[in-house]
Amino acid sequence: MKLNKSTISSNLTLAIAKGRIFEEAQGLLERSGIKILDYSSKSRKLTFETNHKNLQVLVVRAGDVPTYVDHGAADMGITGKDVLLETGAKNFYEILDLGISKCRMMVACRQGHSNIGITTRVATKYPKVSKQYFLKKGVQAEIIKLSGSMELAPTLGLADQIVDLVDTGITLRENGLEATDLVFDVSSYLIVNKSSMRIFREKIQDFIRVLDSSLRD
Ligand code: PRT
Ligand code: MG
Repeated sequence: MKLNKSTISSNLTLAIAKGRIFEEAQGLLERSGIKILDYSSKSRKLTFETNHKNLQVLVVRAGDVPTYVDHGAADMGITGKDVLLETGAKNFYEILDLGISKCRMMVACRQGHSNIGITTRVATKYPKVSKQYFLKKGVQAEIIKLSGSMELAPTLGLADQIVDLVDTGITLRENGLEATDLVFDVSSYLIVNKSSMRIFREKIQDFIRVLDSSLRD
């Protein structure tokens, strides 16, 4: 049996997606009486103590949160539903919708070009959810995986449509695109490693209870 953090220490580790999710998660944690110590957005530090001596925070990329939690390198994680639906990782429970960093996963195309036939080329950072979506619609989609700036693809003729996150819609508009369909609503969730949940049930349930009650305030 391999030793990992969960088996050698009773400290809990929470991996939080850096960037916009971190900023909002930090506010939510503070309302729950949990303060992340010595954090500054300019700092290069990636691990932080909190005012609870048994809770440590890691700041990692949104897409890496499920990987840390899946392998038990972090007991818990906070990241977007978009990431959770796209990941192949399964060794965690999705516990709580935190209602933060909300946006929508949408299909978009060039303004005035929404008449798509039964085949389409779709550029996206989310190939799995896009494939499932078009399959359900009975549309044959060729998925083109990009890592960012999907908004360029329709204009340059690389794709007919994109599947991407939309908040205000400004990014789409400024790139001559319009949203046509909702794929799903996105917010950030608390996830918990399955073994950690068993081993640290009481401590984790306390944590969940506290977070949940500040969501209701
Ligand atoms: O930047 P990096 O590559 O390190 O990682 P990242 O881009 O995954 O991180 P970050 O900080 O952008 O956070 C991503 C997570 O935040 C996503 O996984 C979502 O769960 C959540 N989130 C919430 C968003 C948005 N809202 C959002 N609007 N992520 C990205 N956007 C982008 C969107 O991709 C598009 O480019 O904002 C643009 C659209 O915004 P509007 O307001 O112009 O519509
Ligand atoms: Mg980003």
